[in-house]
Amino acid sequence: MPDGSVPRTQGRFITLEGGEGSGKSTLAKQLGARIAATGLEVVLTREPGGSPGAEMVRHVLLSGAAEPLGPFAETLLFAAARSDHLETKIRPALARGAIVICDRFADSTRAYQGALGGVEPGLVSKIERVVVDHTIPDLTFVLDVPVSIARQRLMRRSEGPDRFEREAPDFHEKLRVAYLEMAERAPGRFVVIDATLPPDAVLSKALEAISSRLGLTVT
Ligand code: Z5A
Repeated sequence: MPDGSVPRTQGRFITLEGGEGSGKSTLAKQLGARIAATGLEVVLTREPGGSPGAEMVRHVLLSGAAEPLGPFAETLLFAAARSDHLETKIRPALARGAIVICDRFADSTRAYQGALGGVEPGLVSKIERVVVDHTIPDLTFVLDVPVSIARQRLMRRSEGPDRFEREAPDFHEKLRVAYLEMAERAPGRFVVIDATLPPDAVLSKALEAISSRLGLTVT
């Protein structure tokens, strides 16, 4: 995706990225509630998943059932899920003028399958261009948090690790670097937030960026 988006809808497309336990879901919910309180339509969604078809693929991916097929096949499955999600949920919402907030999107494929998974980044970009096309996020937050802090947060959760959470700590350090590099390469689209701050401070930083980057003031 290029730096900055192509004007194509009345709505706004905001994505949240970062490692596990960085606080994406927490921020997505808070942002959704604050923006909806202004009277705008908000569509909160996530990847992999977000539409009935894509949620089925989510299960295949996160259970580890697709792991034996290798990272390239997993990339194609993430792309298939994304294509359905875009077609049935994201694009119709943007066309109605909604604010779409998506917990992970195509940058997760760049990071997990491309930078970390060994799928050639040029190939990841080609697939992304076909699937995402002009539906490029207007704003992407990277929630940046040291792996040790994210782990402590996740240890409080009761469910077991998914296929990606089972990776070694070194994987997650590299993931953090991959996201920071992506943000550095495309400063017009990305905003990095220090996610060690308390949730309300993270929310304030995100709202400030939504105001300055998208001209959407949420009081
Ligand atoms: N994946 C991929 O490989 N390729 C792709 O293209 C896509 C995804 C789209 C999806 O996992 C996995 O799929 C993901 C990448 C891969 N795997 N990993 N790892 P998921 O959807 O199940 O989970 P996740 O996206 O990694 O999110 P998460 O683990 O649920 O974490 P989070 O949403 O970032 O954090 P949270 O749930 O908001 O917060 C975690 C805890 O910290 C919780 O107790 C909060 O109350 C607490 N928290 C949150 N914010 C704060 C702050 N600011 N301070 C203190 N405590 C906080």
